[in-house]
Amino acid sequence: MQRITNPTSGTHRRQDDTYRLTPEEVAAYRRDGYLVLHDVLTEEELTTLDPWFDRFVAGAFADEMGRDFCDMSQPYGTPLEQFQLVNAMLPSTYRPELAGNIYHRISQQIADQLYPEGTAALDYEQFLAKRPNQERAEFAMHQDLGYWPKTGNTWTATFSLALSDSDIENGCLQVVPGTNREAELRQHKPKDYGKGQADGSVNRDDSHTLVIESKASDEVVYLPVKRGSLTIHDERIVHGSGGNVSPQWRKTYVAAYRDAETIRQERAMGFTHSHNDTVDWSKVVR
Ligand SMILES: O=C(O)CCC(=O)C(=O)O
Repeated sequence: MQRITNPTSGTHRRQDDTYRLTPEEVAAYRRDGYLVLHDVLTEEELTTLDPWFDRFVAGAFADEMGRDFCDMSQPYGTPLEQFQLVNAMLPSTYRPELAGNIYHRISQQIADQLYPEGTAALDYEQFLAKRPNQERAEFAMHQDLGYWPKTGNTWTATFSLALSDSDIENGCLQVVPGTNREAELRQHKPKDYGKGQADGSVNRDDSHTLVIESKASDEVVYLPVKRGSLTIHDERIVHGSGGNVSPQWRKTYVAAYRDAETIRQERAMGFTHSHNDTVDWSKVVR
């Protein structure tokens, strides 16, 4: 079992809303498809986000969110009291007061450093929370591109801000290094409760969650982080997370940056990353 850290990262890199990456980190992200950055947001900054996160996860806005408030480990329609892996999509869409928050500002300028050759823009965000003692609160292994329609430029940096300490016991992020360089995207199928078609095409009426077949050669590494730290992963790396066998919550704030033109193409297809989108997947080129 391997755990990845990046001991040279930390608060000393912060100045105002800037967190300065080293050239080695930028190169590592391109090569490895993921990066860990410790102590990016301060405790004072995190406490401005906590109340929003907790209200969303408690279902305070569920009535207006439809499928954007769901459980990523279970089918749509699961009652809130049975949720294991709580997912609130697009929080700033439902509460615009969140737009431009400190996490957005810092992650944007880190994304700019990772992508100097293009224009990185915030594509979507989500709050993810694993309830304590929920061993089935797994986020099935996948590649993010497997969820999305095909676009010309696929560049992506998906940030996960730890709002709680995250470790193997409460189901931290895990990645399979090297899969970001595989020539072909792996096939994704709806999780077993979905009605996958015989030809492998995707039916997302039952659930949003997709899953890939793991390969015997896949070697998972874990990315444990403390509250206030970040992981960043690209669109091709195989990743997911295990269940929560601890008495603690795992709380994560995801913010994904993509090329501005890619986002324009997605929106033209009616794709906003909302689970309420009515994209006709049979007509989307994948
Ligand atoms: O943090 C997790 O458990 C999984 C999140 C994920 O798969 C993603 O943000 O792409």
